Amino acid sequence: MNMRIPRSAAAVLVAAGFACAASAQETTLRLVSAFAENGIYVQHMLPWIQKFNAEGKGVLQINFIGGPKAIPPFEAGNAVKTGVVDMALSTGAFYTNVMPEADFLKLTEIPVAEQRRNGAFDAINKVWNEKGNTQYLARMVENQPFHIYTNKKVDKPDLTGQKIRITPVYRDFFQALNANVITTPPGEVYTALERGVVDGYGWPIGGIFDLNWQEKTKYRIDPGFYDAEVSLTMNLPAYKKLSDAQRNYLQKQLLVLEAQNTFWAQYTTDEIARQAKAGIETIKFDGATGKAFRAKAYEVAWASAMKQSPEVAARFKPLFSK
Ligand code: 173
Repeated sequence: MNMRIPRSAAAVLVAAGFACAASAQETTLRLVSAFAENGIYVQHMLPWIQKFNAEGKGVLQINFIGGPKAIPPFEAGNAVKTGVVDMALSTGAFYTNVMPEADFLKLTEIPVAEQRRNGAFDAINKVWNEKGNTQYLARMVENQPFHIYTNKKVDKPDLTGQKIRITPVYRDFFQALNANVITTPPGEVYTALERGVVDGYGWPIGGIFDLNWQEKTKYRIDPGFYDAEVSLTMNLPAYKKLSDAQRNYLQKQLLVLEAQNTFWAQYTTDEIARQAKAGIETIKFDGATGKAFRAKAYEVAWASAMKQSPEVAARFKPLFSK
């Protein structure tokens, strides 16, 4: 009897060992979002994850952990860097605490498909690998210019006397327009508007309804500037640990996700109409004024980039520009 126990225990261990070897072929990646779960970015991503998991059985799975309730938006980048999570849906402005270059991605003026062709994507990854311990996987949002939304009317590009909510995306430009700026994550914008802590905020053309900001917004200033960058990133060691089959599967699905970026042009049209219907008035800088406004946005941002990281900014600029 005594001999049988270890023998059967050994059998169990061997069986368990085989089970492990079999399941080791499937890896599950933990993903967080720096953006709200009910917001357009996560809502756009969820069907993709569903398909990813359905087609990736036995190979690779994504476990969506959650949004800002699971992780503070400005911490998601560090969580990827340190491997606390495997993947994040975030934007560079939220992880300048990992590397200042993260915020430069707003300055791309060409589609991500072209960034993959012209070497921009590889140039980004070289920096993301080295400085962020991060693999830049895919850009999920394109064609979403940023705008100034405010409750104080202006008749020229001057925000003197206005308190505007920002992230690093807008800081240099809005300060150049004489605004007083206050950095907050998106989750604090509604309350800041409600309490009059801010007069307005920066945000892309789409998504202001997701957190009900239309209730506290009188004007949108046109034209927009830059291009909102929302991307999937991954902890570099976790990426390197994938088998070839897993990495190929991931890559295939990332390109599928990017191919769906045609969505954003129509979304822009719809959101502009929805804002008008909600009573948000447009303040439009036309002609030369509008042109100068946009040009200033890029000039100020590239000058800031050159100051923060001269070599990288110089490498990125020709690859990002039209
Ligand atoms: O305004 C923001 O919070 C911001 O920086 C951003 C970046 C990309 C998409 C949406 C918002």
